[in-house]
Amino acid sequence: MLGGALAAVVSLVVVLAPAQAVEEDGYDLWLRYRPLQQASQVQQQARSISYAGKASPTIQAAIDELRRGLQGMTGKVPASGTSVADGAIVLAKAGALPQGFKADGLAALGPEGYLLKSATVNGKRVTVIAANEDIGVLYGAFGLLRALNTGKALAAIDERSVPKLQLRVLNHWDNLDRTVERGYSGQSIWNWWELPDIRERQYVDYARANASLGINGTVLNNVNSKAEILTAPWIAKVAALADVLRPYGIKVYLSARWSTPLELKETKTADPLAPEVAAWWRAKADEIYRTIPDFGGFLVKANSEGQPGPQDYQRTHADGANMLAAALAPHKGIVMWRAFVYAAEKPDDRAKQAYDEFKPLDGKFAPNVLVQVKNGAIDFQPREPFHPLFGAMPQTPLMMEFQITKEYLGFAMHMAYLGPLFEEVLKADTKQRPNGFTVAQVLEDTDHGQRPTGMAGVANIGSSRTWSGSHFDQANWYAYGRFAWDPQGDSRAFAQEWAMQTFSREPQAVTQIVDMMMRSREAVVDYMTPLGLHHLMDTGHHHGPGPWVDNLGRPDWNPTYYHKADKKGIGFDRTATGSNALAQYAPGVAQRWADPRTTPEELLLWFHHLPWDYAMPSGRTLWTELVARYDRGVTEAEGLRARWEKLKPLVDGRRYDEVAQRLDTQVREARWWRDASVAYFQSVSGLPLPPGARKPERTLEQYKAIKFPYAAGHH
Ligand code: GCW
Repeated sequence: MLGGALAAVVSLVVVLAPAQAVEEDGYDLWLRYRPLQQASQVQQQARSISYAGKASPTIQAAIDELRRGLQGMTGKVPASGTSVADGAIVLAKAGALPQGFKADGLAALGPEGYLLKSATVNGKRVTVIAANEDIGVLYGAFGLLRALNTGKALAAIDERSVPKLQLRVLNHWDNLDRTVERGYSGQSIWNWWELPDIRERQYVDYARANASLGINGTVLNNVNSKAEILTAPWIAKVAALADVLRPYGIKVYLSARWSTPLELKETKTADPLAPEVAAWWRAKADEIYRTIPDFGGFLVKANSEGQPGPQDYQRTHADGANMLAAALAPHKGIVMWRAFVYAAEKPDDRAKQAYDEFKPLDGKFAPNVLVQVKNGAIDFQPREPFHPLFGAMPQTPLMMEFQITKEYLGFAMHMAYLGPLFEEVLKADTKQRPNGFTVAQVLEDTDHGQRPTGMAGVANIGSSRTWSGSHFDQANWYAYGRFAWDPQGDSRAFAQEWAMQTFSREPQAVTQIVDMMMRSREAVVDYMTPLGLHHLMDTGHHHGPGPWVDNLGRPDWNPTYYHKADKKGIGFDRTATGSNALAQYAPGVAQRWADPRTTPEELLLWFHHLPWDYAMPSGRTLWTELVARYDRGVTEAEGLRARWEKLKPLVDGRRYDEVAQRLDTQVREARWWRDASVAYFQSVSGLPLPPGARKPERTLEQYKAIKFPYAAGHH
């Protein structure tokens, strides 16, 4: 027995030694292309890369990536040329397929889809990457490399893949001074000052990483936008980035500030119905498209959190969006108009306001407008029920907005793999149709043929060497991209792919890493906002607990507004006896969530205000259960740290250490969250700690005194 175990350990060490010897800093992301165990076999099957025509920049990018990837994985650079020899990887477009190769159903793959197929062509064993357009070939090349990188055999490959959404977009909340709102990964990667003269290599690597996922658009600047971005010098900077990104199929978009022409003193008003305003935007669109012929369009945050908008002139969101849409339409540009609106002056439940504003506008938007809706009705919380607008605006294309950067989930300091969060929302059934209608189906919008569809993710990318602030936060960018390609995808499968490409193909390592990832988000929910609690983060910067905060200018910025805890109970009553936000959901959903007994425990206090002694399904009282959840969160965080320790022999030293430091921090902060929250809720409920529960380490006053005037990502 002992001998066998020892032998296993020894062979493990031998196999893994080369990988460990290399110190890694994370810059390569999931495009690491480390040597395959079956390298020599793959080398035989990938001896050359063949393309018959003249390679466009996009095809060239595909060839370069295949050469880079195959060199990394097999140790040899394949030749490239036009001939089809044994062991060739053949890049082919419809109309120029290798003779004798049958590509059934190629037309159905559309402009961006691809197929990968091992075949015999003229007696030669080859692997074909076929697509209708150049970009499909590039996506196919990345698909092939991913297959190899995750241990698939080339000889049997037979895959086809088509994106289910048209617009797969990143939203950078990057400011012109290179700070990033809610950014925890250093500065903006856009070195605006040095653009357009200096085009950094990192822009190309950014494009490669995004293309590897099929991301095909990027909004370069913050939705809290500035007028200057639309002036000539900035358009030139944007054009330089567009040039770098174009071969990778990525269009650039800009966040437009509603009052731009007024602020630049080029109009007297920003009223969308004023002819001079419409004329100004038309001319501005023409100017942009002269420099950037494939410019994507505008993203707009209007009449939200102090931003200007059409309502300043008693016009509707549709009036505003349609005026911009008309300026962009001749150039095939689009408007992504955000539904994230709420006003302090409105006493109504903040969770209801977006629906109340937008639902009546269904059918009133121009065809090149999409309404961009956050996944939940409040704001990117660790857990929220799906936004009631999904499925409720059948006449309007809706796109999803997820937040990849972890504003409310511990910044880049805590491990929280967001795949399960994305999946939970996408798989949620809105019940807006008799046979079910998931959020993913709403987004895919297959009934309406040509209507635009899309998904946006608020980027977690910055100048940090790891791109995303931490190694594991790269997985959130990855999972976002994969879900944007296929909203019905599987977060565990994406985690596994990512872990194999990013860390190790060793099954033991993969299993452990994936398991850690899959538990991590629920751990955060438990130690921050269990049982449907939300928005309890400290003021402004949102780092750490602040459930006691009740003194902000706007009621709906105060955590006390969200938990409503008092001597008797806790939770936000959103049923008919309270704000009745539930009425915004389809009856099938609303009925189930109207009764605390049939409301999923994870959403209980989102919809119900319940007495502290309410009997939970576990048999515990609500108070005891709440403390137990906080404790479970801490235990899970400790578990993440302990599991990582076990991975030490399987991960390179530098990354091991960098992750370990973060997990130590997470454990400490999970305890802080738990202790501060328990101390606060105890002070409100007046209840003793449940038997066996640990006493908070410090006093409530001490927790309240903790301040972070210079927290990251807050301006
Ligand atoms: O999540 C909140 C953030 C703001 C952000 C806003 C929004 C860009 O706290 O920083 O502003 O949402 O989505 O517009």
